[in-house]
Amino acid sequence: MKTSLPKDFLWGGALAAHQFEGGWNKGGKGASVVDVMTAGAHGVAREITETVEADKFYPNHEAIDFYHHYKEDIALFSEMGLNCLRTSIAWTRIFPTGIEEEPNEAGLQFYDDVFDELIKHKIEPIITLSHFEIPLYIAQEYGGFRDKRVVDLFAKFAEVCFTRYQHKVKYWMTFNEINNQMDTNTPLFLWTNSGVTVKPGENAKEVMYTVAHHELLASAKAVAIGKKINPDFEIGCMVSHVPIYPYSCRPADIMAAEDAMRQRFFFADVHCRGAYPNYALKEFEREGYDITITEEDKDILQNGTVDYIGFSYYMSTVVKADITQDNTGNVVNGGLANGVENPYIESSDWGWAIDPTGLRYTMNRLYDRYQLPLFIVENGFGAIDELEEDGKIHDDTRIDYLKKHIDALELAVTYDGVPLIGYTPWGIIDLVSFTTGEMKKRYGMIYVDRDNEGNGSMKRYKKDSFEWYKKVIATNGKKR
Ligand code: BGP
Repeated sequence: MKTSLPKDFLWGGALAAHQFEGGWNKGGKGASVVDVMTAGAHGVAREITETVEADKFYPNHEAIDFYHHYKEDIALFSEMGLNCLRTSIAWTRIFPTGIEEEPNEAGLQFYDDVFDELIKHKIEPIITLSHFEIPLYIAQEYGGFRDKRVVDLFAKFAEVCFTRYQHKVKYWMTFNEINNQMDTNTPLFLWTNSGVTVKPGENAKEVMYTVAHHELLASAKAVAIGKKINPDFEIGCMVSHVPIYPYSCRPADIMAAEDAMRQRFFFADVHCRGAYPNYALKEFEREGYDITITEEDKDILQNGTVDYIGFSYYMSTVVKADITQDNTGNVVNGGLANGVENPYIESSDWGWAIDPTGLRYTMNRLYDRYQLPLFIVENGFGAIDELEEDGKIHDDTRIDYLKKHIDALELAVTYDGVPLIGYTPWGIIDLVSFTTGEMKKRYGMIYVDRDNEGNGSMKRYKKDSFEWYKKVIATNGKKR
């Protein structure tokens, strides 16, 4: 018999500082790696510049200017009925270059103001410490997370945030979509996750594993520090989960999909188990990767395992054995949207396969593997929305997408018995797209009048999905 979602289920929305705050150099904030990334488009990569160049457009700089609109926006979130909001703390608001002795008080105060406003509206802040917002200084002077000293710079940033907000924030995540960078064919990910560029002649995969080791240490240290500050904290990891289906029942396809899935699981394996998985250690040995893992490192990993798994789910993909790997061993057709076409599934305008069942499948695989509570901290439908003359936006396709994904998550909870903390659909208010840098690719239930070139009134409008989601939350998911 169907039972409903838990009474204390968290219904929210998800955002990331650099994609919606704006105010990129306000209140003493320093530049982060995303602040030097220009706008791209579908199929046109964003350019990484070394510094901010006057003749270029950087969409994140103003974004949707939440920095100055936060009271208005939070009032709208409250009207929608959200009981939580996931966002990130921009590292460079707190430590403008990442290496200062003392944190920047104006940056700390900004988040105090935002969290107080949320709490006033009974909206619980859910915080990611690093959502692609590494200080540019660390990327340029230290080579990002290549340098082991950055582990302690991150741990210090985490400690400052945990201490300051210990009475306002309970749920934390360390690194957003930390496993994206496993796809070394897309240089953007190593830059945004870790502040790293691969030099000519280097083996990208080896660089990635070195960086990964440092980030996993940084995460584990942060978890241990956070638990000392407040044992009631719930500190999770955050992984992007794109299930990879075998192209056919041919055993070679099954094994290819399994190999590709392990690449996706690698980061969560270490986060959740506190040790390196067998297949990764074998890969280091086989490929001759020089990854230094000391006994002290092993202890740190073991003592900093996560409490829950935060994950994003947008799509699934398919792997076929013969074309699975390129000459560096990377999964070519297992990348975000580059899989073999799945004839049973439709895709969005950006080629992201729409697969609600894949969410239920993902929840079961993650829970079977780790037995930790799950939190869906991103899911959503990127589309071009039209503002009609009457000020309305009819986003039925988005409603349909979200409804089917809520159907799937409910089944995973009520039929399969997977514990789920909450659901925060991505980009609850329109914001800058991460991969393309566009405003055109919108996810929100609130429309923001702003275009790809940065023009527009910044006025906010409710989309049809606003009223729909309000009803979903008010009935704890029963009416949808
Ligand atoms: C995830 C990121 C987000 C976000 C989302 C949608 O990878 O964590 O920051 O933007 O994907 O992607 P996009 O904005 O490229 O459509």
